[in-house]
Amino acid sequence: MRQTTITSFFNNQKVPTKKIVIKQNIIVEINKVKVIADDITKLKVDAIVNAAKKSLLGGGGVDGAIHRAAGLELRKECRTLNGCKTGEAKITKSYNIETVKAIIHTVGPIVYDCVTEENREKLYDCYKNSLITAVDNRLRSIAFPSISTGIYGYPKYDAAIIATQAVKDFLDDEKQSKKIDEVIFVVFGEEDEEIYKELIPNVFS
Ligand code: AR6
Repeated sequence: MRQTTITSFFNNQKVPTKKIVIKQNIIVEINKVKVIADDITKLKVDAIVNAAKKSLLGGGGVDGAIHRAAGLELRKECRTLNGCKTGEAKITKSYNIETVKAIIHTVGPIVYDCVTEENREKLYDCYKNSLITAVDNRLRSIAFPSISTGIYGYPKYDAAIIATQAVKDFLDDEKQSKKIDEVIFVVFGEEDEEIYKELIPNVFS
């Protein structure tokens, strides 16, 4: 929890007027990795990742929340990007989301009947390519939603295993790891909260 004191100036005197408390619902924290239960658009972090669709023109779920919070300028920039393939990542400004420097848009795989090897590879690539994009743009902290686990139907536990493995592999690479200070898994709902609470200590301790 961070505390910020806003001050105003009256007769040249610095008078504390209001205290803002920024609450971060940290569920687990191990070294550079955190699990936070929150709306991703409310975080203070260099980059947030959007679970987008191939057109990058907005949709429901976390994509809808990010586009609503960022405003119409985001959609305008997205139109210039020529879409995004599954597993790849593209970057935009963050517009009205002022606590964030950039938005990294990635497209997760759609799971139809059951998870295929290709689904696993593409989901892994979403995390890996988003982290590479962050590093390439000197963004040192990054927050991920649980990509593909909503509308795209990826089972939550299976997806969390891939997500945590992809981040671990990245952080295990010393050259890349020194360019990242913080990776946040954003959980939006009790099921993911329980899954990540169990997985993170196993994967990152
Ligand atoms: N903050 C953090 N996580 C969230 C938020 C939020 N504000 N809102 C939802 N989630 P989904 P997908 C979680 O469906 O499965 C869109 O229409 C949610 O609980 O957003 O990759 C796109 O345009 C779930 O755990 O993304 C695509 O067409 C996770 O975010 C399609 O949906 C991902 O759920 C992408 O589907």
